[in-house]
Amino acid sequence: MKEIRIGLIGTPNSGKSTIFNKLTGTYQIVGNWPGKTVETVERAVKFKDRTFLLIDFPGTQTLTPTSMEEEIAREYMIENRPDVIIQVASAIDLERSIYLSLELIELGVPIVIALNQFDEAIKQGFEINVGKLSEILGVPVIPTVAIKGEGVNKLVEKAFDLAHSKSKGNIIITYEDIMPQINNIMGIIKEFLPDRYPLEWFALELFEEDSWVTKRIAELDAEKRLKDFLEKEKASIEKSIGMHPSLLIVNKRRSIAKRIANEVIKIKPASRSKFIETLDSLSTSSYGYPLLAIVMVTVFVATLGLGLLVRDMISYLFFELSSYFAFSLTNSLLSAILSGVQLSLLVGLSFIIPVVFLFHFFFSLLEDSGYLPRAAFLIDKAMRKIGLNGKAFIPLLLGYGCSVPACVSCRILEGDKPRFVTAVMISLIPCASRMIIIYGLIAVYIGIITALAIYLFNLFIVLLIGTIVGRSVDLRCESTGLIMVLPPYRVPLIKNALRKTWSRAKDFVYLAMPIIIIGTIFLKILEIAGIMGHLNTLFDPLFVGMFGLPGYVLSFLLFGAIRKEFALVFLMTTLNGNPLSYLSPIQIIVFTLITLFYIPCVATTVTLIRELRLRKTLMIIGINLLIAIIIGFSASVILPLFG
Ligand SMILES: Nc1nc2c(ncn2[C@@H]2O[C@H](COP(=O)(O)OP(=O)(O)OP(=O)(O)O)[C@@H](O)[C@H]2O)c(=O)[nH]1
Ligand SMILES: [Mg+2]
Repeated sequence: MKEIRIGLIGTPNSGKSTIFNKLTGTYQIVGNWPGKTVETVERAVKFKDRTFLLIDFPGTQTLTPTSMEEEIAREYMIENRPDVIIQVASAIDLERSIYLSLELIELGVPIVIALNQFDEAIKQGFEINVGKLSEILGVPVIPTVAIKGEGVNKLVEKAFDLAHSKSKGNIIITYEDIMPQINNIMGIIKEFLPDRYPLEWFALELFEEDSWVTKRIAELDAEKRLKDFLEKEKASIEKSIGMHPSLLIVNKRRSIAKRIANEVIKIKPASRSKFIETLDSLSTSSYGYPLLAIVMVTVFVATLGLGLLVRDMISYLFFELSSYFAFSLTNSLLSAILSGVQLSLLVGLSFIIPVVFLFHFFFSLLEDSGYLPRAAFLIDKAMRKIGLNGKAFIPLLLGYGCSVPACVSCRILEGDKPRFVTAVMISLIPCASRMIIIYGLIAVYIGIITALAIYLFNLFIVLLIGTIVGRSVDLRCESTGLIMVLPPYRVPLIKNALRKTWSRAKDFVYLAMPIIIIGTIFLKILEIAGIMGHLNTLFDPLFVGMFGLPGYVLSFLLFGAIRKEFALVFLMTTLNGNPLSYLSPIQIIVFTLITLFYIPCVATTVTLIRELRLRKTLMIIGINLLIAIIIGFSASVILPLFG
């Protein structure tokens, strides 16, 4: 028997990935802000005595998309149509979900609705007549609380039933004003449209001017019969009704969705906690700006402060242990390898691991609280000055963790130019790896205040470059309004935060640590062979002249291009864990500044090429290099003046 394919579709932040994780036992990023999942993900699921394929979709408001992740969802839906759709609707934002249900029913796929976040709806005082909703739409509706797994099994059982019965929703929307035109178009495209495509839906989408459908039809319509005819039909509608057909279609669906929502929802005034209410109004008013600054600085200082504490503990343990196991080797190669392993373990465990885990943990808590979209809302005005909208804040915030998912999440932005400008900003943002460098070089050897100053300076550069690039590509024309539903504040679940921390930080353990150990041994061997010395003196004139730095920092920068934190690691291991006896504080600051800006790491570069193509990636690398040279040079000239 063919494996059944079940798709999870729904509005952003409705809980699709939570259900996906519950059923598959894997981990897709879950958090309390819209736009996390930006690619479809498939996993086989064993359910009782059967298996099926489950597909997690990016959030989508509509099947006529406006942004890239919605396009991905829609194209997959049409070309790879699942046997059944579980539409994950948010019970606290039902009207929007009903709009999508109507579209899915029009598309003709069997759907079962998960009325998710039902607990939240009850808490907020919504009373939803589930039976009536199911009756009106003609599809099964099951209340669920995905975080607790409530209703999830029932959902799958219903989906199985539907896959076999193939029964579809029974609400039919008639667009009476334009029915003749729709029929005419259907008559034409029927001739060449493959059977797997739903005929009426294609006709509707042509009137809605969906770019993918229009392109697909143009490819299929070899004799170009449709184009002029469609334009004429659209013009005739506009003339007789005074409205573009796409608007007419959307309005019709909206009014039906509204009517249904009104019929099934009763709202009882619920008593919201005073604290949450105050927090909510505070975080989106003008007091929100200082609050945002406090939140960001707190995450930074907490990560670095606790990181220093953990580092002290680990170093202490390490030295105790290594003196316990101390033995001397006469073979210089073996002792180089041994000291390489020791040093790299020490640096990895005391500099990288604590900061990465702490930062991601704090960030996950923040993410799950529901604060981030409010920050996006707040920052919308500032973003508009650049020509971006608040939505760009989401990829930028992700950039605090790692530039790679941040670049991918640029898909939630509408238009190539905003995506480019945001990617430029992401390439400069102090990600976790840069945070490690600021921590490891500045907080540890110079002081936490200087670390904070460099961090703020980095943010200033991000905004400055964003503004310059934004102005020069003239974004204004493409900036659209911010449409984002603010999720409710929630108490973050520690379990989710820990899981997310692990999923984001595990690369540092599995990928970075082995490279650090091997790289350090390699450098130690080069050092013994005397090759390092030659290489370094070769670059001395350039680096001393430009930045007042010794030429050997070049090798750290080369490693840093692989992963940013490697620049710190190999500096530490080469300088025997004691940079202050080789470099002055000013040199350390200059080196840190250059490392922060000079180039996106390999993984980011690969992602940029995939998302923005080579030309734009090269432009971004060029911008990074230029900034690093200017800042490095200026710092090496200006800082000595202040002593
Ligand atoms: N209270 C409550 N919270 C839920 C429920 N289901 C999910 N959540 C929370 O809702 C938020 C969004 O969940 P996700 O699973 O990430 O949502 P998604 O639909 O995959 O979101 P996108 O991928 O961004 O479209 C998270 O904070 C979840 O913990 C639920 O039934 N009740
Ligand atoms: Mg998701």
